Formats: sequence, structure tokens, C-alpha cells
Amino acid sequence: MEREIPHVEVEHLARSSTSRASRLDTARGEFAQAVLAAFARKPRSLPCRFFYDARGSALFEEITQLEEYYPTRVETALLEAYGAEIAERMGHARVLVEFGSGSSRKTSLLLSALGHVTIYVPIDVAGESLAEAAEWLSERHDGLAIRPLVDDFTKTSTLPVVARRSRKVGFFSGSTIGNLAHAEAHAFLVNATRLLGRGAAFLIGVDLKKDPAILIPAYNDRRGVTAAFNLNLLERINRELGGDVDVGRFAHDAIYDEPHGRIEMHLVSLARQTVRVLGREFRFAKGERIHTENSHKYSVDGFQALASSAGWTPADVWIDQDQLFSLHLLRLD
Ligand code: AVJ
Repeated sequence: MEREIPHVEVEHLARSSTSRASRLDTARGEFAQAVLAAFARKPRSLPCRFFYDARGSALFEEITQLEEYYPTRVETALLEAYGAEIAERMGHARVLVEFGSGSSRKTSLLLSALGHVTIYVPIDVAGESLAEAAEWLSERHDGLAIRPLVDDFTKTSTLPVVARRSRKVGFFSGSTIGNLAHAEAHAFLVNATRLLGRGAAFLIGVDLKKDPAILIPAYNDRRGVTAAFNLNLLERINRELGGDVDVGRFAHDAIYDEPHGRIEMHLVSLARQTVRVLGREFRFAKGERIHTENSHKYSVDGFQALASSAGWTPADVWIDQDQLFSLHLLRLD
């Protein structure tokens, strides 16, 4: 049986079964495959979407509260300061589609500013936090129909039937687009033109290129919350895949790759060691790295060029005084 969520029905496009247990099994199977593939190749790397199990989602929420982690704070402030203007520029639409919605806190600000949205479609791989977020939002926005999709938003091919006909606005916050390589971001934006359709407006939060002295601490905070977030991947391997990884023998590292304009997160093996996962053994050299995340940074021109090449028309951009973060409004004529 589907877990009971008031007024919310979780649609599952990607999977045939809707039971919670089998959904978790599917998630575990995907994680298992990804880890085995990741550890079999060199250099080793894991897709960053696996950060977001229940524990990882909670740690990410903690990251967003950190002094050093400016993106959430600045993006929220931009929505608060310019919400009315943004809503006016986005125009009237009954349907809001959100990609990588996470906890949906910023969504509430946008929904209030827009005022006329009646159908909200959040798309996120983290099924648990999606359900919680849907509950949180439905308590604050009367009469809002929520149709969550537990899906990898880069692959979503169809929206729920109720969302198909009317004019749509899209929201992609938090600079999550930075997790995608440029070619992937391009493919995502092209796919979004199909999903949102003619006349759509798309609001995207994009982290700006800046001094690495500001960037690095945002991904390597003093309290070690980002380190715990990164290392949770190894704990998740132990929890879900019966791994025997000694998490204390790995360290978090965040570097800024200037040529690629991106922050990279890695897990570094502190010793020569062997780890067992799903009955297989994997050797790590001392200093060997597992690449766990890319977070690309954009100039305003750079992002607008990317959006244009994907078929969107850059219409507006809002930036804070310190030029830390940008909110782009794109249109599809
Ligand atoms: C959620 C992908 C936007 O890249 O800033 C935060 C994730 N990783 N700290 C980001 C993250 C480490 C975050 N995004």
C-alpha cells in the first residue's frame, strides 16, 4: 500500500509497482549497481544523486543553514526581495513544475508571489523528502493540488495528465543545474522545453563564478557538515549494501577546478585498504580518490548562452549586491 499522505498522491512513472517496500528495493538496486560500476572503473566516481537518502537529505538541510554556505540564503533573499517582480515577469499560469525540489521551502515563497497556481508538480529522486515537502506545502497553500513525481528530473518524459494542457511555469532552484556537466545541462534544458511547452516561463537559480576563497569554504565548512554529507555515501554503502567500509579511513575534500569552473567533491582514501561491498573486494591505494560531485559555476553571459543554445530566450536576471548568486528567467515563445 502507498504510504498515507493527506491530499497527496505520489505518482510513479518510472516503476510499475507503487508499494513503498518495493520502491525502496528498486532504489537499493540502483544504488548497488551504481556502486559496483563506480568501484570497478578508475578513476572512481559516483553520481551525486545518491547523496540524498533520508540521512543525506537531512545533512543537506543542515548545510543550507551554514554560515559559509551562501547559495540557499542568497537565493531565498532574492525571492523575498524580488518575488512580486519575478511573479509579474513569469505571468499567469495554473501549473508550476519544480525540478529537484528537495524540501520545497523556497517554493512556498514563489507560490505566494505567483498567487494563481492550482497544480504543483515537484519532481525529485528523494521520495521521502518529497512526501514530507508535499505535506508541508499543502498545509500552507490552501487548495493547491500537489502531484509529486519520484523521478530523476533529467529523464522525466511526461507530466501528470492534469498538468498537460495549461500554460506552465517551471522552477529549478538551488543551482542544482550546476551538478550537471555542460552537455547534460544542455540536454536537460532541451527536455524542459518539451515538458513545459510553448509560452512557458522558467526560473532557474544559478551559482555565480567567484573568488575560490568564498567558494571553497562553502563546500568545506568548519563544522564538518559537508564532510559528513560526503562521507554519508560510504555509510549508505554499509547500511544498504552490507559494506564493511571503515569510514574513518576516508576524508572529505573539496577543490575548485578553475578551467572547468566547478567545485569538485572527493572522498580520499587515507590508507591502502580493501573494502567489501556485496561480496566483492575493492582495493584502494593510499590517496586514491572517489569523485562524488561536480558543482558548476556560471557567469551571467555563460548561462544565458547555454540557455539560448537549448532553445530558451533569456528574459531577466536578478543578482544580489555581492554578486554571489543569480536567478534567471527564461521564456519559450
Ligand atoms: C544541491 C547541488 C546545489 O552543489 O551546492 C552542497 C549540493 N554539495 N554542498 C551544491 C552540495 C555540497 C548543492 N546542490
